[in-house]
Amino acid sequence: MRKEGITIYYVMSDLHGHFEEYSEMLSKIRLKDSDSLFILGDICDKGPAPFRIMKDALMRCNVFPIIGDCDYKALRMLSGMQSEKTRSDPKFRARFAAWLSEGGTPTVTEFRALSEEEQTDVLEFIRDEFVAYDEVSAGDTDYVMVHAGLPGFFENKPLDDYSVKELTSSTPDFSREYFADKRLITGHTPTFLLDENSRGRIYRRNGQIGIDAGAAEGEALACLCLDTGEEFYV
Ligand SMILES: [Mn+2]
Repeated sequence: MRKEGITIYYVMSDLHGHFEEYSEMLSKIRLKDSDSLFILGDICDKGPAPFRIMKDALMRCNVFPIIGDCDYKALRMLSGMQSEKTRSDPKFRARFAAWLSEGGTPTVTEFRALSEEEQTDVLEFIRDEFVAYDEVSAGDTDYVMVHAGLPGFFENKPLDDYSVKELTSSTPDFSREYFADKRLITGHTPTFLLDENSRGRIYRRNGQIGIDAGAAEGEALACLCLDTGEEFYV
């Protein structure tokens, strides 16, 4: 039962431009202004409408994005594209071409259709509002949230000591427990790669929660309510 005025926390990840699924999920969970939604990265690339998702998130004050490797790459590539000097650098051009073939094409197409002001807004949104990690307490449980994983983990290692690259491009070891007193939530690795039986579903093991149910691979978009443990799928 929901109590009025109490913040309910939701988590999803790896939207990869799938605005329709994102929108359907918000209706499904009936996200209220007093609720909070964490998006664990990779709004960008592969799918058609990452900036439509961002523009929606920008208008709300209760969506908290964490950066993913695809968001980070999109920011660097799109910022570079806007600079005459960078744009003409052969090294940049090669990286840009590689990015296009790895899922960047729909991101560039949608970006080019934005007004100059909108382009500035979405790049600033990624640069200023996407954090490297986040932490939250819901119910009586503490959660650590990162896009991909915590490589080189040791107990009491400050989260600030991980580089963005580490946090956004690794896979956690689900055969171990990271925190005795916290749960670790990650996206990035579709759950069917972690366990075939979890295809299209949230994967839980050893105090860890893998939340990328594979929306970009034609599986499902998952959303987890941290307060109730309820799982939603689109
Ligand atoms: Mn990723």
